[in-house]
Formats: sequence, structure tokens, C-alpha cells
Amino acid sequence: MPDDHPNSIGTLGFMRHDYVNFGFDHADVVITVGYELQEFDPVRINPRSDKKIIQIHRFPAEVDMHYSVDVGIIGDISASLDALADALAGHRLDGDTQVPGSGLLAEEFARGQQDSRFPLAPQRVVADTRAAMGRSDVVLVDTGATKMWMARLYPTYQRNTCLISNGLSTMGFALPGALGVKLAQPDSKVLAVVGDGSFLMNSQEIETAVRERIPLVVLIGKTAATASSNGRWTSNSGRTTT
Ligand SMILES: Cc1ncc(C[n+]2csc(CCOP(=O)(O)OP(=O)(O)O)c2C)c(N)n1
Ligand SMILES: [Mg+2]
Repeated sequence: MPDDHPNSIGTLGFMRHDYVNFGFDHADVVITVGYELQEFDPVRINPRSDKKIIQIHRFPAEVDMHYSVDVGIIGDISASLDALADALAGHRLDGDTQVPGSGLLAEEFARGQQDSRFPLAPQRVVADTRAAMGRSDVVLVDTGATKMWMARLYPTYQRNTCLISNGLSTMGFALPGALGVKLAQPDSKVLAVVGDGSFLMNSQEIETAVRERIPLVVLIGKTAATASSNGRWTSNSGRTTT
């Protein structure tokens, strides 16, 4: 769903209780599409285990205390969504359909565009990255603090334009991945956004890029204070210099 669509609330799952969770706080029904438990702990969207859950997937649901599926639709995902849309044709939601918290991410992004602090605020880096890329250009984001910032704040408008290794969070995938994307889509700008550690894991692929004449850009982030003492990623204290 494009981030400038009025029904889009952004990316869920990177912070414990980020803006986009506010919508889930108020929801009584959640429809999940292609969702897998290991990608994102459902306790964060259903802490009291009181929401009705409709799952659409190709496989039967894996469940836990916070993810007990009321209706499981098993089948081709596209066909299932089309059937659901057809069944709902003509129905409209009554009343206020504004999702609580929607707009807050966009406001943070807009503040980031204007942020002139140095070292650069991460929001500014994300905003400038977005400004440099067209709607169909492709950014690959490596694991680390950079991923946390890009995943929650970088607006996307077309599918497969922001590629992130989320499930296993593999460091070092972005640079070789960018070579593959550029070969597949030579007309798109391709950017690998990486931490200094991730870059060093696969920096030898620069040689491949030069030898094979594959043009791409690598943005290397050096971030201070990426993790707090309990090992959780912090969202607000990081400062990224590039
Ligand atoms: C192959 C691999 N090894 C280790 C990890 C665990 N890990 C996740 S983020 C990270 C540090 C990332 O450092 P850097 O790329 O410099 O990014 P930063 O967070 O400093 O911006 C590590 C070691 C991982 N996800 N993948
Ligand atoms: Mg680093």
C-alpha cells in the first residue's frame, strides 16, 4: 500500500509502541495478510488477546496466546483479497474513519526535512534519501540502526522499492543485493544504505560492481548509541553521520 494512500498507517513492528500501534489499540478486528508469527510478536498488537483476527495466507495459521485466529482463509493471497473486495463492494464505513496516530509519522518526517542539526539527525538522513530517489527507484537497507530508521520513516509508493532483510535480519545483504537489483532494473536508481559494520562484511562486492560495470550508490551510516544497555534498539537517541 503506498504510504501516501489515505488508508496507509505506515510500517508496523519496529518499535515497542510506535505511532502506528495507536490504530491497533482501537481496533476490534485485525485482518492479517501473509503474516507470519516470527516476523513480529503479536503481543504488541493484541496485548489483551481480545481482538478478532482474520488471517489470509497460503498456509494454515500458526497461533499463540495473542494470535488466536477466528477466521483463517487459506488460498492464493491475491485471489482471496479480490474475493473479499468483491464481497464488500458497495459497503462503506460509517462515521470517523481516521485512524488514531495516523499522520504522526508524516509529521516526524516533515520535521526531519527541516532539521539542520549536526551530526545529522537520522530523520534528516531518511528525508534526504527519499528526496534523492524517484518513486520507482530502489533502496536496499541493511540490518542495524539504519534499518530501524529507514523501515519506520522512509515512505514507499511502489512494491519492492525498499528491500529489507527482516525475518533473519541478515547483515551484509544490501550491497550484493543492490548489484542484483541494478542488473534486473538497469533504468532504476539503486541505493544500498548500510551501517559501517554491514558494509565491511561485504565491501568486497565493490570489486564485482567495478569489474562488471554495475553503477550504484552506497550510503554508509555511522551511528552513535545504537543499542541501550538492555540490548534493545533505541529509537530517539541515535545520531547518524554519513
Ligand atoms: C550476518 C549477521 N551477523 C550479525 C548480526 C547481528 N547484528 C545485527 S545489527 C548488528 C550491528 C550492525 O552494525 P552496523 O552495520 O555498523 O550498523 P549500526 O547499527 O552501527 O548502524 C549486528 C552485529 C546480523 N543481524 N547478521
Ligand atoms: Mg555501526
